[in-house]
Amino acid sequence: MPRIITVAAAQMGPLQLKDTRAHAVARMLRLLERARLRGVELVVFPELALTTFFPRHYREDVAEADPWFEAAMPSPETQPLFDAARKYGIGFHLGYAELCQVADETGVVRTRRFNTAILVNGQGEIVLKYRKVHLPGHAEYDERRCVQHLEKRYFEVGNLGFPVIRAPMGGLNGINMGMMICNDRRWPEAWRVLGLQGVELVMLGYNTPAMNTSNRGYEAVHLRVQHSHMSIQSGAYQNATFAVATAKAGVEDGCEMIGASIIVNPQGEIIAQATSCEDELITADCNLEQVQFGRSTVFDFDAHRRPETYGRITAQVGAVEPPVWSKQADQQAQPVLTRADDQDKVQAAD
Ligand code: CDV
Repeated sequence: MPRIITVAAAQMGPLQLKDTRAHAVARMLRLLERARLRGVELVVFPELALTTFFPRHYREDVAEADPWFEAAMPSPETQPLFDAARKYGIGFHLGYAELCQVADETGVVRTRRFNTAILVNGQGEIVLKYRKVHLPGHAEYDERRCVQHLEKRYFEVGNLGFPVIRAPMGGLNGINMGMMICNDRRWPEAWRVLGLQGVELVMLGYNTPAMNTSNRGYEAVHLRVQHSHMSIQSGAYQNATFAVATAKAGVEDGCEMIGASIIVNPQGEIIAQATSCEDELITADCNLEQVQFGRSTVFDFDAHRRPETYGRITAQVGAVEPPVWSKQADQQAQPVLTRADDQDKVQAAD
């Protein structure tokens, strides 16, 4: 029995420093309206969709960046998105900078800033929140860089893990939905944590410069797109899930960003792709039954995963150099079994 949901990636062209929330929301409302005309049930907007990608701008005092943050969601400026969701019965995913008063790990309630995404259903209710875990860039002004990337200055590491929720969406009674944000997509661990919760649809927004802005070497634009696509396609394939990945694209504050938003199926195939660097809606019908093939064969986790050998994944952050081979050390080590030895051993065991 097919379980089909029609989804869209609502790619956005650039938002300049001067652009207001009202400007951004008006463009998003137009994308929602186009989505409605095309029978879409769930729309995915980009990371930090309400403002320019402000981590490229240095502010001495972090609080000076607060006008780029949302202290309430919805707010009077973003309420029209929630109203449109309810009016059209369309869900949406929205990335924004979140300013909140919440307890930290020591229990102290204080002002905190996160790079956040929410999932809103067709009744205008927030059903899931995620705060970005993998924050790229740096915390202090870096004069070597051609463009600053100050996510580590303005945001704390997300404290919600990688949650997945099963909730009704569109015409379906329940879909397992999860989120990540931009740089998270490059980390297979993030995908696997979602995969281990049976995710069927991953939503993510991104702001990816078309050049490597750290000024430490050249990376061609086509490779920047390829690395983004490779990460999303392999994440979707290896966890047998659909993925909707939506860019903010074009030249924003003088910095060119890749577009190339995509929708990917559980085989890792791109089933829709944006072709502009502007506001653009791409759509796909996703039959969620297709997740069953991967997860009952190659990626049947119950049958094939070997967590007892994955300890390094959580025990270690950076790479640890391997031991250096030497003939002497090798002779003292466990003898490597030749094929004949193997057969002897098997026979002995029999
Ligand atoms: N917003 C991002 O997380 N951008 C990063 C860039 C800096 C590499 C990305 O992974 O696309």
